[in-house]
Amino acid sequence: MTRQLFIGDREYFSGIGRIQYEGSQSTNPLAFKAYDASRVIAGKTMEEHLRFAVCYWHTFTGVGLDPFGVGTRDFPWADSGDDQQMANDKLDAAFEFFTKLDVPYWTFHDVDIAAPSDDLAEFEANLARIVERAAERQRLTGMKCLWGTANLFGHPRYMNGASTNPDFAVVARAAAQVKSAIDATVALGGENYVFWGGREGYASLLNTRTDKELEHMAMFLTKARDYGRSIGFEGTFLVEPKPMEPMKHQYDFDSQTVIGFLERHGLAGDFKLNIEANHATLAGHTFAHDLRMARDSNLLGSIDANRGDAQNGWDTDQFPLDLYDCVHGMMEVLQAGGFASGGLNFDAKLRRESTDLEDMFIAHIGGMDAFARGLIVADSILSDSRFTDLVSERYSSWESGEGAQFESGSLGLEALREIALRDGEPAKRSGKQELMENIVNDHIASALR
Ligand code: XLS
Ligand code: CA
Ligand code: CA
Repeated sequence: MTRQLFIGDREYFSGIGRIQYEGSQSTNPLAFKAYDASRVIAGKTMEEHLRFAVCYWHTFTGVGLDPFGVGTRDFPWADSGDDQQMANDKLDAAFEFFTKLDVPYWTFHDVDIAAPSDDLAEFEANLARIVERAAERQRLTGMKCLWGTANLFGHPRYMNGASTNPDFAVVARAAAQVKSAIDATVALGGENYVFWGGREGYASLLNTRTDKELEHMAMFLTKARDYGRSIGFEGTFLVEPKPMEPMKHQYDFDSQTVIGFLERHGLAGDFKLNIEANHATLAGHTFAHDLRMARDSNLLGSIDANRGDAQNGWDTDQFPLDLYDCVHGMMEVLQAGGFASGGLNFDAKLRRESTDLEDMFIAHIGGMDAFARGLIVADSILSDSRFTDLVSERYSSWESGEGAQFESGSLGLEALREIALRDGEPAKRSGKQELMENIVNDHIASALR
């Protein structure tokens, strides 16, 4: 469908039209060099594979403040002084941005889009009002909602946690907020609903009953799932792991921790994982590691695409430009069979020093091109039998005979000892890591030519 570029009488990003694919030779900073939405790779278009989303919070509310200073960006949609008007203007600016960037999806927290209020009923009304407007904008532009979520970490009432708060009153308040955020997500046709446990953890073990808090978190997710299903939400619930920050320790530490938790509480299936690159590295893993753990359990739901900084130990949420990360990440996505309801959400923010409105476009274009290149290279590697044969050869002893018997559980320790005695010292088999790394580099060079 033809997408209207902006709504109403105010154009926020004037001078910028729809971003086009111009190919690898282009030097236009406001053009895609690799992301060609309709190009087919491995049987699907790039748009279908990558399912890009722009996040509302960093992009339209993040003015660049840090612990040492105030914001550096002046947003023209935040100048009216009236809360409801500012929420409306921000929505128009956001939909203009989405449409000009030509992404199919967006993501939001309740507090990003609604006019603020500490009064529960008033906040619910504000949210419902802006959701109605957003639904209309979606109809006009063809935009879709990848996921919604509730911000259960920003308000002072959540300083000791939301679903894991020691005080029942706060848990109930958090539940009310999740209820209306699920309502909003369903009204916008959201394909997923996310739980990121920003303050679900502890600052000190001395004052914390971790046993109770973890049980409460499971109960809370169960009741949220039940409510969502009861109002017809057919999408996927996602839990987003992160090891720390803001808390010293967060219960959703990493992929494997969350998988164990979901399975223990009978939530796997309704719930999958939303893996954020920068959170995986904070946990001491690689982005691809957390994706792999989720994929192995059929729980890879969606991705928050960003990156950290190798020298900084915090959540810098930079735009994902590291080609190796994108290649390794897309290898996991392709081997998982691609996204179902998930996608690649740019949970990424401009540096505080990047203050031009066009920087928002430049940053997203870079991230989209990086993942498009990652997709091209990943598909090229996975189609190369030199690469895939090395892995199957490495595990070939399990394909038949005694290896297969072991996998099926029919060999015990005594039988294994007999085999070891019979066969003597196992031969050394090289892991071929450097060869595989070289093949990856060769594909980066050749597939992007
Ligand atoms: C913060 C998280 C957050 C979630 C959504 O570190 O990444 O933005 O994605 O609440
Ligand atoms: Ca995130
Ligand atoms: Ca982050």
